[in-house]
Amino acid sequence: MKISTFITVAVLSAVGGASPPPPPPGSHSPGGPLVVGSSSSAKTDTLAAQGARNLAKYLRANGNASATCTEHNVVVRREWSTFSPKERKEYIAAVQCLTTKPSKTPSSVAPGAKTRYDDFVATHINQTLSIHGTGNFLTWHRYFTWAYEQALRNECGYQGYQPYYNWPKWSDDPTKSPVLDGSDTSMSGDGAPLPGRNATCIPSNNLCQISLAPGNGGGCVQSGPFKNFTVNLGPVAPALGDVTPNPSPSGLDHNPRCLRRDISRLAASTWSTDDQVSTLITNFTDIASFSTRMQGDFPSGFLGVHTAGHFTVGGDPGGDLFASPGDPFFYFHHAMIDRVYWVWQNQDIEKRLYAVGNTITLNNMPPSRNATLEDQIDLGSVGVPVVTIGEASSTLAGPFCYVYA
Ligand SMILES: *[C@@H]1O[C@H](CO)[C@@H](O)[C@H](O)[C@H]1NC(C)=O
Ligand SMILES: *[C@@H]1O[C@H](CO)[C@@H](O)[C@H](O)[C@H]1NC(C)=O
Ligand SMILES: *[C@@H]1O[C@H](CO)[C@@H](O)[C@H](O)[C@H]1NC(C)=O
Ligand SMILES: *[C@@H]1O[C@H](CO)[C@@H](O)[C@H](O)[C@H]1NC(C)=O
Ligand SMILES: *[C@@H]1O[C@H](CO)[C@@H](O)[C@H](O)[C@H]1NC(C)=O
Ligand SMILES: *[C@@H]1O[C@H](CO)[C@@H](O)[C@H](O)[C@H]1NC(C)=O
Ligand SMILES: [Cu+2]
Repeated sequence: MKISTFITVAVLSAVGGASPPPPPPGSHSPGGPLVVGSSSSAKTDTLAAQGARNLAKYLRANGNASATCTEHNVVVRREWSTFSPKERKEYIAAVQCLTTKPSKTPSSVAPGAKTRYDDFVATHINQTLSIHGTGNFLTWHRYFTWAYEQALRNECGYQGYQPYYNWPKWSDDPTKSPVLDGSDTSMSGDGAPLPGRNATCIPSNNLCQISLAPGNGGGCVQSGPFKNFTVNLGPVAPALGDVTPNPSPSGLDHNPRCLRRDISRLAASTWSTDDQVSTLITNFTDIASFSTRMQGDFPSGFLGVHTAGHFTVGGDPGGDLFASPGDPFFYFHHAMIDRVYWVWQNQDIEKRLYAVGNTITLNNMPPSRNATLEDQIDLGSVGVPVVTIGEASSTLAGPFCYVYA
């Protein structure tokens, strides 16, 4: 079997690529009234299936994307709802295991990084201003999510692969998703109700371009496997008004506290619907505008799927641009970001596989040079080799060998 055949069989059968998309569900315009019960990922998943067909065709014409990624070792990342209870428990156990392994970050560099889990959070906090609104946003987070998956496998005995959370499938009510339903096989659910809170301002309280009304949570996560989860690092830019400040402005000192969430139906159902996601994939044909649109246009009131996914859990540290990997939901969200990037690349592989756009500073402030395929991605104490943007551009080359179903 060739890798192209593998993709045709494994991916297209899983996403139902053979069947036509179902009729559009009752949808609503952004900012319009909520229409409960209309969640669908049909258009997004149809684009994923079309992309997988294009990818199989591309590989038939061009051979394997790399000498080392073949039909024998290519793996499929799947949505959490397709994981069996046993697979879910294995993933959860591996995440909990990472929080029991000692950190590899020197305490002189990040005194608050106590565990292997924290190494990822510390690296993200440290580099936040040069990995968002920049030309490396998509590839940096692709490599980061992959490194986390590898740590779960190589350091904690996990045999599966990183699951993703398909935003539009649950956009009407994220608490209905098996990722966030609070059950024993979930990533825990909402925080305890904490009434009387202010709206969250995005990007910050000093610059309230988008005001997001509070949801039903706000307190510590109440049930499920991460009920007792300890957040060690941050905050740096907290979304909640009452988070104990970190002893250091860097957010890298030790600040142990509970995991808090404020699941936002509003963010999810306004900004991460099937219409929002499929339009993002089809309407933006160069990587700079695709990546920029994905990360929102706050001055014009557009949150974008990236920020919407973060505020789907919100809270602390989920709503903090810097410390957000401190909530294990981060990796479900960023696997979906990566899937959408993959689907977008697959719509026009020749032009998009090695496309790079935008500069090396957040929204080009201050103005800086364009990013290039030779720019390096260095994940510090996460402990993986330095790669270039070019090496992280294909999910079937460089360190990677995976596809999405
Ligand atoms: C693709 O992978 C197969 C192994 O499945 C290998 O035999 C073949 O040489 C590879 N092709 C290229 C171009 O690397
Ligand atoms: C932050 O990045 C700098 C420059 O790459 C590095 O020297 C430092 O060790 C990093 N700190 C953390 C916490 O990763
Ligand atoms: C949380 O910690 C308490 C006290 O250590 C323990 O009894 C309980 O089982 C823990 N809950 C979970 C979900 O791990
Ligand atoms: C809400 O905002 C007001 C005005 O900025 C502030 O005084 C108050 O402390 C805030 N309340 C909470 C719960 O954060
Ligand atoms: C599609 O892209 C065009 C050109 O960039 C833009 O003007 C339009 O607003 C976009 N439409 C949507 C729905 O995003
Ligand atoms: C940077 O990229 C922009 C947009 O693609 C392009 O117009 C500009 O010429 C580039 N600048 C340099 C110095 O290459
Ligand atoms: Cu990030």
